[in-house]
Amino acid sequence: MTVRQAGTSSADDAPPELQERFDDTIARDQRIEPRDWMPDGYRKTLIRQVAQHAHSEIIGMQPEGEWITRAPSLRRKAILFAKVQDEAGHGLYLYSAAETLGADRADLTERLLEGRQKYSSIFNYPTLSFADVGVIGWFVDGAAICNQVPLCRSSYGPYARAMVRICKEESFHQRQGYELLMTMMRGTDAQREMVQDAVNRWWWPSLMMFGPPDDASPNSAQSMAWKIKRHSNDELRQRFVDMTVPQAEKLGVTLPDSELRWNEERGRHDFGTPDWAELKRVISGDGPCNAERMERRRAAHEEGAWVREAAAAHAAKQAARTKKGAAA
Ligand code: FAQ
Repeated sequence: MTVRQAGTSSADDAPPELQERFDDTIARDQRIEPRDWMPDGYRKTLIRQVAQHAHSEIIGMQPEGEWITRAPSLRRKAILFAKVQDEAGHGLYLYSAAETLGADRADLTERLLEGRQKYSSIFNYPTLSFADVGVIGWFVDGAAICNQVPLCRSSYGPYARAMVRICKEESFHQRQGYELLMTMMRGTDAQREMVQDAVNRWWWPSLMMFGPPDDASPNSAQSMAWKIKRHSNDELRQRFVDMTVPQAEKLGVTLPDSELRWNEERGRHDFGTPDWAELKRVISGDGPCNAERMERRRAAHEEGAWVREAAAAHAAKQAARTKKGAAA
């Protein structure tokens, strides 16, 4: 992977004034831009996180995408189509942000397909009913908002700017999910049961989206010192719980956690411990749908080869024409 650029050197061989300027930019809460010098580790961490995020958006199209042909009305189909398309767009902004760091998109895709780069654990769970579409909007987009709004202040300019638009779209996604569930809750007993069942299945995996607990998160301390991450995994998980509990009450569903209660002293909710062994299993490829998601991604990549070839041939023709025009 092309990660070393003109503006990079390892901390050991960097001229001290470059390191000082970088540290000062971070300390003053200003942005690092692609042309700026940055330490190797900063660049590598960003490529890792941004690529994982991009892959998540693209793989994340699959669980809901499965329901496009089975949406119960034209309106729901149009909404779902638009949401899944937005996710493709988010993936593309993020791959572009990774390219500003010197990464190559084709190489990142290859790394995903070979299992050398990760994507979010949450997309390895099945969508068993249409209520899952609503719960993904409510929980998964809700969790994505908690996690990503602070990333709009991330220290790397192109990533932070991509996040601004992504977050605007994610908040529509969350609201459409909640509105879908509200509609189902006003429906029949069977529909209310579908919603509760989906809530039961997605609650714990949604808490796991925030990553391992702080004391088992190897990247957090350095990423927070560099202001790539603004809050720890546990802090964001807590914010998500505090935000979601009143929404669940209003909706009329029960969150499947017997330890969930308001803690007057902390002014926050106490809640149970996610099954961290399950998170590890899912991240390492052994979740309920990992194999299926990767197989579908691989097939889409292979079936799209002719489009990439045609686009490259067209770009080459355009470039040759421009060159000829300039020479004439
Ligand atoms: N799944 O040291 P930490 C979305 C990995 S987009 C898989 O805590 P870090 C939109 C982690 O990479 C959802 N892997 O790591 C949507 C690291 O791996 P490595 C994606 C996970 O980076 C909605 C190792 O474990 N969002 O939902 C997970 O400081 C609806 C140790 O962890 C983002 O990517 C996990 N859940 O913190 C689309 C947001 N958690 O490479 C469709 C940006 C951890 O060291 C439908 N990313 N790992 O071996 C972040 O904020 C951070 O990267 C974290 C992880 C918080 C995910």
